[in-house]
Amino acid sequence: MYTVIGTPQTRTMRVIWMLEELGEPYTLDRRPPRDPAVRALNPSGKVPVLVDDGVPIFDSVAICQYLADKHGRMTFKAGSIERAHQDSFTQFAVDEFEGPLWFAAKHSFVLPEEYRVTDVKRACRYDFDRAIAVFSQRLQDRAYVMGESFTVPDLILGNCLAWALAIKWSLPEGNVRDYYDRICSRPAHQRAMALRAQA
Ligand SMILES: N[C@@H](CCC(=O)N[C@@H](CS)C(=O)NCC(=O)O)C(=O)O
Repeated sequence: MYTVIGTPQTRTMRVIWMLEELGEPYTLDRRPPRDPAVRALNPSGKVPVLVDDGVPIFDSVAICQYLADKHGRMTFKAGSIERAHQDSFTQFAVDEFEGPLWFAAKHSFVLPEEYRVTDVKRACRYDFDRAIAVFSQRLQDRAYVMGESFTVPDLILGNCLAWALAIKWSLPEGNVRDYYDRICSRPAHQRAMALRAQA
């Protein structure tokens, strides 16, 4: 049994969604970032933390890839050319989508007020829009980034696109929007969203 620590409004959502995709049982411990119990497990105080057999693991991408490898689902085999392409998409999600999103968030509500540079959000949006154009070219007309199978980078990319929409960074009509809608219609995503809606 896994324990997922963090609130579903944060990147904890990725781990919840991942476990829902895998159909693995877990307990959700809804603690906010920087909670003393989180700090006791992760020195940065950041969520999510996954506790597996008493061992804490942090960083959502590492957690999701660990779960995929462990359960042999939603991933290609390490050392295969497909895995190289899969990991390239995961890295793209983190660098090109999450980077601007997190930077904009930091300058909106995370950093102490005296360090926030409001105008930086314009640059983040510009960067994000350029990334969408590149992603559109990389995705082409495939259902998911690796073809027909839904893999870890799809979950990270889908989560970043949802994050963008939540802060009103719209997506253009076309293959990226269709991809996002396809991901949102997955039953595991909907179960994760229902958990998020609960207090
Ligand atoms: N790379 C980490 C980032 C985690 C992270 O920054 N989480 C945010 C919530 S979404 C947090 O806990 N922030 C608290 C802080 O920055 O002090 C991951 O993907 O899990």
